[in-house]
Amino acid sequence: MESLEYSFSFSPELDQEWKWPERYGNQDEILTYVRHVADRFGIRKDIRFDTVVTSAIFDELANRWTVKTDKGETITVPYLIMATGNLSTPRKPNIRGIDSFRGKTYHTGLWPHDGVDFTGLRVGVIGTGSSGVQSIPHIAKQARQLFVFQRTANFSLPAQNGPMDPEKEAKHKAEYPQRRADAMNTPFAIAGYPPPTQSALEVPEEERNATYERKWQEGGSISFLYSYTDLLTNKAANDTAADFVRSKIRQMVKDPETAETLCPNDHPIGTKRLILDTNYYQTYNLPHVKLINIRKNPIQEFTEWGIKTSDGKAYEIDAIVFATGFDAMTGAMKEIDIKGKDGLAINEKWKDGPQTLLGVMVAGFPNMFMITGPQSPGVKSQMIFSCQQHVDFIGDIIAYARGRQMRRIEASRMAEMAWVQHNNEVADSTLYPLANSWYMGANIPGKPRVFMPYVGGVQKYVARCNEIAAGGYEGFDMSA
Ligand code: NA7
Repeated sequence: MESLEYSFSFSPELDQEWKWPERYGNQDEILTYVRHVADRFGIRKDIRFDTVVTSAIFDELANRWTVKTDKGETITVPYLIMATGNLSTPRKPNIRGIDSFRGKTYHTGLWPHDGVDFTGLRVGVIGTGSSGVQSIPHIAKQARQLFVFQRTANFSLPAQNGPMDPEKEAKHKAEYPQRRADAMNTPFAIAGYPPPTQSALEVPEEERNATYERKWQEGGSISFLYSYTDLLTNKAANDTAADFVRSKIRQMVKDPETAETLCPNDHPIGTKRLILDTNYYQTYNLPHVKLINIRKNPIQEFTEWGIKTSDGKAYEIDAIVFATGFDAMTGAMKEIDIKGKDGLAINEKWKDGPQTLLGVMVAGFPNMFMITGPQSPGVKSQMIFSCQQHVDFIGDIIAYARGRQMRRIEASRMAEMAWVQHNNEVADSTLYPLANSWYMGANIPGKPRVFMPYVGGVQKYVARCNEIAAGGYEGFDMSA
């Protein structure tokens, strides 16, 4: 997502003063921005770094949460706000011999802060989601030999990243307040893209492909998915966009067999995170980069010196990069021993999949809130917008309750059940459940297959939140 958009919106001064050097800020630039925001708004003093929360238990008599940390501290608080993230619990596959490998191993979600130098090394990357696709071209620049182990091919579009265009920046900054306000009325919380008006199937093939080509050159996933109204709801419409991207892959990748292996064919385009890349497909034209199809020949085992696949081939490797993803959306919460009313554990409550009211609260867990919890648009939206919207909603409901001397706020079970049902109905009216994605929990063996984000659109979600707030928080029971 473009940095001018993907940034905090609560300070118009910050919006105007901050200069993003590139269209899509890289990791360093984002970290510099985050540090600046922390210093500028004096936030660091309120944060305890390097501390793991191990348990959080609700005390029914006091209406307070008792929180314990790995530093041996016990803290009691009236409200517990889980800002534990949706993609914060990295997962490595459980493959035979994994611990016997003698070389270095890395996970893209736990990357060393001072960087890694792969110069002269034989490197293996396992996983081709966003993290794999975006890191592979960088690793290829350094590695002597790069083996990419791909189980499932994904769709990726060119980011068309580059230095910030000063004219575009000036225009965006002039329109910032309006754009920020408009974002709220769009499905993904991103303004500036006119909503589509036509079905992909109403348009002649030549015109359709010209539209996809224009969007491809422009870069960005939202613009591409906004080509037609029905790309995410009608399989035949979706196929037209998927075919276009597959034809691009075949043009870019010189070796026809590699190109075919890179063509995704098991899910509709956009139903897994639509990746943006810089030179991903072109990287496979380099002589030292090899794609290994582990759908056809799975990894059999790790050895001291590398990886063996089921066709009897052995790959000698000095370093392995696990780009194998996260226990998404519920993983971080489930790692903490959270117990609500009557000793109910969150793991028990969510054993068949998450249940929440608006992705903000869970029935049975009074005074506990979540920032972009499951069944909110979070990961299917401009995430920073959604975080801020939740922070505001939670701040407002707490202020509302306090103003009425109510010390306890709890999602009603009825309201929660209705929201879960609505969430499922909305997901089922789309193509999203057709993909084995982390949205579905499909990447974690044994995790319930439930579609977790709310995909009814940010505009509808925000309207619902505002309506609930204006009506005195129906569905959120309050008591003294
Ligand atoms: P993803 O999108 O979950 O991708 C993980 C990749 O790792 C994916 O290609 C998986 O293949 C692969 N994987 C996972 N387990 C295995 C095993 N056991 N063997 C082989 N390959 C495996 O995670 P990312 O970190 O790339 O991205 C997560 C989000 O972060 C992304 O959507 C952005 O929002 C930012 P599979 O598809 O399961 O066959």
